[in-house]
Amino acid sequence: MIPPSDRRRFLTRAAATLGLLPLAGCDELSARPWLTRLLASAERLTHWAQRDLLPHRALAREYSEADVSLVFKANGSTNPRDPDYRRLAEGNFVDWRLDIRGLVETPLRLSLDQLRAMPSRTQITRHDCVEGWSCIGKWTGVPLAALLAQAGMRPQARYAVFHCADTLEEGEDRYYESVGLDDATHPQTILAYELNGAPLPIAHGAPLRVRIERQLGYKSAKYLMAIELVDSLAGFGAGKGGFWEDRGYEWYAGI
Ligand SMILES: Nc1nc2c(c(=O)[nH]1)N[C@H]1C(S)=C(S)[C@@H](COP(=O)(O)O)O[C@H]1N2
Ligand SMILES: [Mo]
Repeated sequence: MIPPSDRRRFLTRAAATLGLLPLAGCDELSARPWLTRLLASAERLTHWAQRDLLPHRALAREYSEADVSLVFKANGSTNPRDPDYRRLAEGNFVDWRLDIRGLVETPLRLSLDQLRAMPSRTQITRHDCVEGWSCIGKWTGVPLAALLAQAGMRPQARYAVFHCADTLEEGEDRYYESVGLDDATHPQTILAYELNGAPLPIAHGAPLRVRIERQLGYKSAKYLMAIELVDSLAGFGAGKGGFWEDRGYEWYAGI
């Protein structure tokens, strides 16, 4: 909700912009209820346009079943050697949990069964890797927005950091990624546990990977262990917001 003082300022500014009020005569507004109503509908229109039309909420293209790639290429880590991950995989991920923590009201700790029991979204999208290949796949998972709503985002939260189970290269940090809250709460941002109607294979990030559909493939972190809401990316890796970002890639990798 827009606080009344901000709303009043908005309406007054809108009235002045439209030439309906001299700037000095702000209180004129209360004397003209018809004007308040007119501007309030303009405000609703603006909010709708921002939410549904502007590029930051735009949907990535979705494809049909016939477009799905026969083989979806696997890239980066495809079979993590990390001992704690191996143990979870050997137990069929029964002991695996996803932590949602950081700047949230109520931290969550969810099993795969709990995630599978939640409302899901299925989408057929194209994955573009920075290395120059693309594949189309059908992903099913839980919208991250729903989980963040359940956890309750604190007002200071600005980014979602994805913590992964794999170490890409011997002796390196574990893979991690991050996005702004616009992408974290975007309707196509899902925590996927299925690819093409089958449980997510290890090569593609089992048991759970995020899909960030409007950015390049390296943002779609596999082998998720935790999602942390933060107000700064400074404390992770080299501070650039991701494993590859720390090695020179763009943080906002828009397609
Ligand atoms: N945890 C983790 N996530 C990752 C990677 C990785 O090595 N480790 N590689 C990234 C890159 S560069 C790409 S292109 C995609 C590959 O996903 P895929 O194996 O399902 O094709 O995962 C991304 N997410
Ligand atoms: Mo990639």
